[in-house]
Amino acid sequence: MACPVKPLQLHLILLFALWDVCSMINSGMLFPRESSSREIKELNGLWSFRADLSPNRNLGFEQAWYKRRLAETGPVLDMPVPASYNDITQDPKLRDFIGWVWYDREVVVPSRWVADKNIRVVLRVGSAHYYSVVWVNGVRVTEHDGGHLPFEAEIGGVLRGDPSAPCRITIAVNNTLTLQTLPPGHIQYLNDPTRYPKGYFVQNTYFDFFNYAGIHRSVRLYTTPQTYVNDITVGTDFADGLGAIAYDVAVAGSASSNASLKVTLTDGEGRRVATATGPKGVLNVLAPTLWWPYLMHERPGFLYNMEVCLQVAGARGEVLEDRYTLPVGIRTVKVTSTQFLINDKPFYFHGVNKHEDSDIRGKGFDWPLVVKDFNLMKWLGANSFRTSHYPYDEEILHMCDRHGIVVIDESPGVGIRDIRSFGNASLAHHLEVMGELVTRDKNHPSVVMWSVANEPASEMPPAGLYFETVIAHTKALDPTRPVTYVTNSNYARDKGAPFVDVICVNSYLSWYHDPGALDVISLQLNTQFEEWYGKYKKPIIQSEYGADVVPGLHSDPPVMFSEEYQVMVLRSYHEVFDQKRKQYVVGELIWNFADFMTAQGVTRVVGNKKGIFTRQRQPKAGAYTLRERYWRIANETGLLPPWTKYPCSQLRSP
Ligand code: GCB
Repeated sequence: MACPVKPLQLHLILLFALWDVCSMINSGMLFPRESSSREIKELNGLWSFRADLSPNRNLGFEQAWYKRRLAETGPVLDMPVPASYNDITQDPKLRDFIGWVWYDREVVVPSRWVADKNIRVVLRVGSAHYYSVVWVNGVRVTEHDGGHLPFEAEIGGVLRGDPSAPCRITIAVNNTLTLQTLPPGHIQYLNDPTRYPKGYFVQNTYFDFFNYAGIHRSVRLYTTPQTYVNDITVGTDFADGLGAIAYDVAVAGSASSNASLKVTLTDGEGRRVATATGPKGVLNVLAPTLWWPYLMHERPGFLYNMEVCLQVAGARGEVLEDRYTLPVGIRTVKVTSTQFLINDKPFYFHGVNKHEDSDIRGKGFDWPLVVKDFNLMKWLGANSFRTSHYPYDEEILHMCDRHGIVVIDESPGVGIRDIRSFGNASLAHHLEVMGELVTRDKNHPSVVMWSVANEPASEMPPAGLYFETVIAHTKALDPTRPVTYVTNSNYARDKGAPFVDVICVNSYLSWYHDPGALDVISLQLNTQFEEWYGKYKKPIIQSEYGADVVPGLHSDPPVMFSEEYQVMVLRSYHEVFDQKRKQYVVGELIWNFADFMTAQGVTRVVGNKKGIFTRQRQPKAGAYTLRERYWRIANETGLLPPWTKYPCSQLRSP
C-alpha cells in the first residue's frame, strides 16, 4: 500500500507538532535591531559609580540614592560600561567587594521618542551580575535576578510623565550569591573576635572563576511601535531538495488582535526566496543553502534573512508598521546512540571551552577580544565551543551563526554542590533561568545543544528528580535540540545521566588524579569511556580535559606545570579519542581556550593556567599540538573541497 504522507510533508507535520509546544515560550526577548520602525541608542561609555561600603551595604536604599544624581549622594568614580568593576581601580576593597554597587548616567532621549505616543521606548541591559534594580528618574522600572541574561523595561510612560526632565538611569547591582542563586554561593560570617574584625564575612563559591561583577554587557534604549513584534520562534528542516522554516510570531500591544503579518525570506544577495502571511506558517525554500559548521563545508554559516512586517490601522486610518529582521540558518540536529548529526551528517566537536574573561575588563564585553578569539579559534581549527559556565553575550552567538562555530549553550548552573541548592526555591529559579536562556537563544542555528549545569553533585539523592525536572522542562521549551549536563561524577552513581541525550564528561587524569602519572591516562580514559557507554549507550563528549601550564616553564622529561607536560597530557588523551571516535565519542573540548582569573587559593597562581593560550591570547605549546590535530581531523572528514584544506605539513609543532 502506498504511504499516504510524503516524507517532506511528514517532516513538516512533525515540525509543526513541535512548534505548538515551542510557542509556549513566546514571552519575547528579541535582540534589538534597527529597522524602518525601530531605532537604537547605545548607552555604553562612562557611568558614575559608587560602591555602598556601609556595614550592612544598605545605605543606598536607606538614603534613596536613586532619587537624585549619584554624584550628589557622595563620592563617585568613572566606571566604564560594559566592564566588571573589580579590576578597574587600584583599590583591593573594590576588587573583592561584596554587596550593592550603584551606577547612574543621564541620557538625551530624542524628543520625538517622547512626543510620539505610538512609540515604545525600551531600556535593555544585556546583563549585570548578579541582582539588579533599575530606576528611571527615580521611578523603579524593573529588577532582575541572574547575572548572564538580558532584562528590559518599557520606560516611555516615565519619560512622558515629565518630558522636560533629563532621563536619568540608575542601576543598583548586587553580586551576593546565595544557596538559591545560579551559580550558588554562600555568605559566611566569621565571628571569632580574636581572629576576625567585627562583621567580617566571606563569599564562598563552588566554581573556579573569579566572581566578576558590574554591568557586563551593553545597555541600550530602543524603540518599537506600540503594537509590535514581541517574539519570533523558528524551526527548520529539509528533505528532497526542499527546505522548510516553520515560524511563529508573537505580537503584543494594544492593537495586536487586528494586526496583519507578512513574512519575507531573502537570501544573502537580498533575493526574495519565499513569502508567507499570518502569525504562524511555513516558508518553503527550493534548493536551500543549508547552515553548515565551520570546516564541514566550503560555505559555513549561511544565513537567510527573515523579515517580519506587521501592520495595523492607526486611529486616523493610517497604516502603522513594525519591521523586524531575523537571520535564519536552515539546519537540523539529531542524536543517535553513537552519533551527533548536523544536517544528517556525523558531526565531531573538535573545540574548546571558554570563559568571558580578560585583563582589566573582567567579564565585560569587548569587541576586540571577541574578534581576536574568533580568529584564534579558526586558526586552531576549532569548530565548536561550550559557553562554560554561563550564557555568553548575544553578539558572540551572532558571530557563531555567521562563522559556523557550533555552540553548546550552558546555563549558569555551575557549582550546585550543597544539598540545600537542590530545594524547591533553587529548582524554581533554575527552571526560570532555562526559560530565559531558551527564549533568548532558541533561534541561533549555531546553538545545537543546551547544557543545564556543570559538575553538580549529581550523585546526591535529590539530584535525580532535580535534573529530570530541569531537563524535561528544557525539552518542553525546545523539543528541537538535545539537552545535557556536564558531569564529573562516577558513571554508576550519577543520578541525572538517564535523562540527558549526550553524556558530557570531565576528567583530569594525571592532574587532579594521579598527578604526574602520564602513563595512567590511556588505561583510565579507556575505562571511563567504556563504563559510561556500557551503562547508557549514548554518545559521549569529553567536555573537559587539560593541565595547567605556567607559560615559558620547560622541563624534559615533562613535569606538571611545564609546557611539555600539557602537550603530553593532550597527546595521551588524543590517542584514546582517536580509537573511541570510531565508535561513540562525538567530541573533545579542551579545558581551557585561555588562562582565566579565579578566586585566590593555593592551587591557583594568579588564576587558572589550563589555557592553551595565555590570558593575553598568546599560544602555549599545547595550542600548536591542538592545531595540528584539529586541522587533521577536519581534513579527514572529506567534506572540505581540496582548496580549503589546510596543509598539515605546514603546521608548526613544538
Ligand atoms: C573543572 C571545572 C572547571 C575548572 C576546571 C579546573 O572540572 O568544570 O570550571 O576550572 O575543572 O581547571 O579545575
